[in-house]
Amino acid sequence: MTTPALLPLSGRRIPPLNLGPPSFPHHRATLRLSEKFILLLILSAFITLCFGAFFFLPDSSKHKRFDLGLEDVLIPHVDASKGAKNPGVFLIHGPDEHRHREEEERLRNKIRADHEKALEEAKEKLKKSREEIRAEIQTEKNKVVQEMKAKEKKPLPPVPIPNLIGINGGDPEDNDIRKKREKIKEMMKHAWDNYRIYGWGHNELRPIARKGHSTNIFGSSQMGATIVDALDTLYIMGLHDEFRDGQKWIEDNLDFSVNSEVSVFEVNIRFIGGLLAAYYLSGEEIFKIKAVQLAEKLLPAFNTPTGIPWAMVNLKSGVGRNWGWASAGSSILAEFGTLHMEFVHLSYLTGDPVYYKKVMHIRKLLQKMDRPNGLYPNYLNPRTGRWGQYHTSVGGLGDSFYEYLLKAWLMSDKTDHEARKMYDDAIEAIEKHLIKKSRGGLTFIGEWKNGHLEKKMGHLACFAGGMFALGADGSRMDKAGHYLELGAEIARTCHESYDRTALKLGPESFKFDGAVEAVAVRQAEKYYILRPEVIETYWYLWRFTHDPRYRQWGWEAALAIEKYCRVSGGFSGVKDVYSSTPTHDDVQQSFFLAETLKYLYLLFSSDDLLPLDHWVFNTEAHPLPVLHLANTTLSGNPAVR
Ligand code: DMJ
Repeated sequence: MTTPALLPLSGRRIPPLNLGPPSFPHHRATLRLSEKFILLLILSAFITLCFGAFFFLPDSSKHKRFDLGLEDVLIPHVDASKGAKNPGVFLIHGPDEHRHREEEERLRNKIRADHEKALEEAKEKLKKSREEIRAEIQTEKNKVVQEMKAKEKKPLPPVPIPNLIGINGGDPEDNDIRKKREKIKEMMKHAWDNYRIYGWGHNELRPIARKGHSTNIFGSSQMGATIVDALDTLYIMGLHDEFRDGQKWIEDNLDFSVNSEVSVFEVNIRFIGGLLAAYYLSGEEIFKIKAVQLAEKLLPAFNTPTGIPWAMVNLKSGVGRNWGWASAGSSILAEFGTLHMEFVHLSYLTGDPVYYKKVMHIRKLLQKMDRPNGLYPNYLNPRTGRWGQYHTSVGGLGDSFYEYLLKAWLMSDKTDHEARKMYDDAIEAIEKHLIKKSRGGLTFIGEWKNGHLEKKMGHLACFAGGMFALGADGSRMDKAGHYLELGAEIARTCHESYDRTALKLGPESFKFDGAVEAVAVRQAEKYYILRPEVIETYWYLWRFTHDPRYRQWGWEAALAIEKYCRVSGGFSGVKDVYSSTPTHDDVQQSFFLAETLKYLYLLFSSDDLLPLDHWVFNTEAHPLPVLHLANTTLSGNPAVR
């Protein structure tokens, strides 16, 4: 634990004292006096400031208002000024005026008393010797540590564990398929072992430089993202020694009290999702405890005027903000819209409704908003509750929002009809405005920008083939066949994007423009960073159709990864999939172990491993069990817990 700059002493904060090595003796008395003088000076300045602030500054909380007609879903401090013509002006008369004066007087007295007390305490403190102060600080520190430990140890309420079916096995009968599955497991070992040797505890690995790596989504933290992301893949592959090794690191090292600004979305899908899946698979309490500790750290991100969370939050201070590049200071649809699965599980496991309420609040707010052409724009300003730029995509910035609507329904044992309806509505609009067929007959999903369709599809959007297949059952007007077919068409298009390259690996995004079909045009779009989405779609299509082409396509991708991305220190992305002599980007992404290798392994396993009617995969491929909540409430009904 790091030492706070200002330590609470007797329930109050004092400025930091110089506790460094003692000065030369003949200087000591002089320094003591000046320290006292400075301290008193700071205190009196502070008191003057507080009085000034109290009397002269406007009460801004009364002036805030929002014009969304969403008062019922906004946080309670919002005062819509109850019919006043000018919402900025507050006139108080009669008995109210008297009450107001009394209240002001009471507050003034309280502040005066508080400050006198603080001054007394500070004077007392200054009478003490350096050693006494040091001892007091140490006592306070110990107290804080003890309190934190006690909190960590506090057992979470027991809840009925859902049916955990098919958490291991999946041995395929066919010998050839079994060998392929073994090969994927060997690739996982290679990725993990090298991370274990060269990157242990870092977020990711640089397999060529053979050292740790991190990106801005994890801030300056060293939270072992690869360990947490990989745990469930290790588990289902039967790599139990490696799993235990990861668990030990988490027990001993994973600490979220770090002064680091992280992405709320990434930390949710990789860490909370990864920890929850590891908990359900192994039954080890530590994973649940860590998931809850982390979730508590994310909650301050929701303290915005609308309740739409910031994209980033500092885990220590709780201060949030948005990405500088996002349109009009907006939060991102795919980020604030991809919390539902994990947060519902958190409420289920803790009995604390706070998580459930946060995500349901987001949903309700989105439901009330107008959508241009029925499409959800990717940008939403958390201060005003207004959409930013009208840009809609099923790829980056939008993707997993749609995925989580469908999966919220599946995870609720198909009882969350509201989520299913939102998914159906959204998909209908997407099909109408974004999905087209190329001249060569390839179905693609374009991007909608300010009333114009850009005929470009991202690698990320390829996940939608699997999503359409997964959502086919239960679709409106029994269009199951149609959606399964649509999923298969997207899978074919994405396969083409791989097949039309030199390395047989897909580019980051590809165009449909005249003669150009499923090919990247700009140099900056030609890279492959070990992404899973195309293989994810093959796997879902395989589960629903058992068409052997999906295993064949998956195997092609696995061989290409092995041939062009494998290096002696792990696996690396490549910078240009159209160049037959690949240049490596020297990053082994944590999602390669969490998703790409997991989906490949499942593709060559039998269907009884993690069956889809019992498990729902979060967007980082972490399996969470279906919750049969028919007789349960998520508000922590004591009768159930
Ligand atoms: C993963 O972290 C998740 O799948 C996320 O939803 C988007 N993409 C990356 C991998 O490409």
